[in-house]
Amino acid sequence: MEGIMYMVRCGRYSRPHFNLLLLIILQLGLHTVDGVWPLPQKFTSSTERYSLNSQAFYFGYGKQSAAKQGCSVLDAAFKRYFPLIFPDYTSGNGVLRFNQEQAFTVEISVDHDDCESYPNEDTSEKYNLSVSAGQASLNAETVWGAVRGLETFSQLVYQDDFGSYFVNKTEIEDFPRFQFRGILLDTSRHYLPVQAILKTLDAMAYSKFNVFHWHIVDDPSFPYQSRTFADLSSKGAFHPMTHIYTQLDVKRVISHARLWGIRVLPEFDSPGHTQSWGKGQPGLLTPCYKGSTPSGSFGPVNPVLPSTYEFMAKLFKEVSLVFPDSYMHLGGDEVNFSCWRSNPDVRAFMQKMGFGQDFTKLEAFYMENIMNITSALNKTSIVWQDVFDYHERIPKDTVLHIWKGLPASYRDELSRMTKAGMRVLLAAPWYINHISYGQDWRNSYTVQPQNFSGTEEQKKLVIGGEVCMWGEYVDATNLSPRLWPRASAAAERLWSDEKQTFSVNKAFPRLQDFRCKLVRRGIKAEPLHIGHCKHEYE
Ligand code: CP6
Repeated sequence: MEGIMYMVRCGRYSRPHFNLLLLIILQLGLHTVDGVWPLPQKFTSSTERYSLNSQAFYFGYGKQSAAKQGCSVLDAAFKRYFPLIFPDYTSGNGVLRFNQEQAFTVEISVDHDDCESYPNEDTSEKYNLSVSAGQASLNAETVWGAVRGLETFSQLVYQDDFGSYFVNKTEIEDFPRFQFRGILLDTSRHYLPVQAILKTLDAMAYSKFNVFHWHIVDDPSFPYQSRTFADLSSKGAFHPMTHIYTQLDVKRVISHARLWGIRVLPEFDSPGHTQSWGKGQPGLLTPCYKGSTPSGSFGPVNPVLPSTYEFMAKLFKEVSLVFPDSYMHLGGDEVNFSCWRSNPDVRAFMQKMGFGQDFTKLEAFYMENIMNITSALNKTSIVWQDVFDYHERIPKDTVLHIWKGLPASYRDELSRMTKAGMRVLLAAPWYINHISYGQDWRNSYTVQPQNFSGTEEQKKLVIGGEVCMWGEYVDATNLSPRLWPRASAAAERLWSDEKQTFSVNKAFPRLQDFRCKLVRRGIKAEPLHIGHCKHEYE
């Protein structure tokens, strides 16, 4: 109401009643829970609104909260969310300046003091948020749930045309539909500077993504600086000094991700996609033959040598210590058999093992050994679907990652894998590196991950989905606009209730609004279609 009074007194508008109506309509628009992306599970909001003031706003821990002041995750979250809630605000940090009565408090209570832990597959991200006069209370089982709730609160706050801040009376009960909501970044086809990764993690948290799948090495380059095998990056990276991730870089990524409640899932893909490994680890890759002599080129990891498994065990031992997540991604995709076939030692080994001419058996043999290494390290394996396609008997706790659209559709693959009792993760419909003219986010949005033929039990085995940013045509110059806001469409599919988010057309204005929020937060998110944002050039 203050805003309207101001307008009338200034007499800038000749038709105050019309404008008043317009103002009310605009403010009803996306200033309620509709303005939250991804859409919360259960909510009610009202047109009753409260004015917020950055000078009289603070976060506090509830008396019953297990996490108290000094909790690293929440203290850091308060610092981050203050300027996100008050984007015009330039100094100060939420310290109380006004008297208590005028202040608005966001009181956070969590059941578990898990401030120093890492988020994991069982982490509850559930939260309840209640916004009323002078106060919001945010309750969660874990600090990670509280972080999700803070994101929601920050999206509920809006500014009127005069820059004043408001939040509507709101009740929210929210939790994710799927436990695993990931983004894959490929840092081998192009190196991504650590800053670009950190910024991506920030934007992931805005869409409530919770897994960063780090496809850290591949054929073109090996940027991970191993402490056990330094030559892998000194010889295999694009540049041995500037295009590597040091142990410190990796620590920074993991700790930044942790503060946002994001897990870091490392992938060291083998036996294929390993050309860059060969440069720093002679003898690891299979020498290809032309007739009876080595051709000078190399194929996949050599599966017949004991030294291969000794090396992999040492490397994975290191990786298991560097990355705290209980999952490791082992790859296992797209193995080209022609080099193995050309090599007489490999053929002799096939003979000895009774594999005949079936090289899928050799790949299965290799992956079995690698999966044994990871289980000995107490890690759960994730593998690309090829491993299951070749070899249905793999450890029951392994997660299968569906990446192929064809020849079998991912629906058939979901049926087949869950029928075998395996947990699955869906990536095939969300290749965000693929671009086309128009609103392709609509396809991502309409994916139905549990719409396949199978029992309810089978449907529960779908643990979530992943947006993949394969790096052939992507580096730090175009990463952000290619990811955002298109990845956010998948984020809502993976977080929100399917029935409430059925309509793509209803999602459209909400996603446009959310994209403007991303831009205002400094994320270079591309436009969905014709239009404008209130704040475009920050
Ligand atoms: N790199 C690696 C890739 C792909 C895979 N693995 C890939 C190829 C084609 C499509 C999607 C992904 N670029 N290492 C397969 C998982 Cl369409």
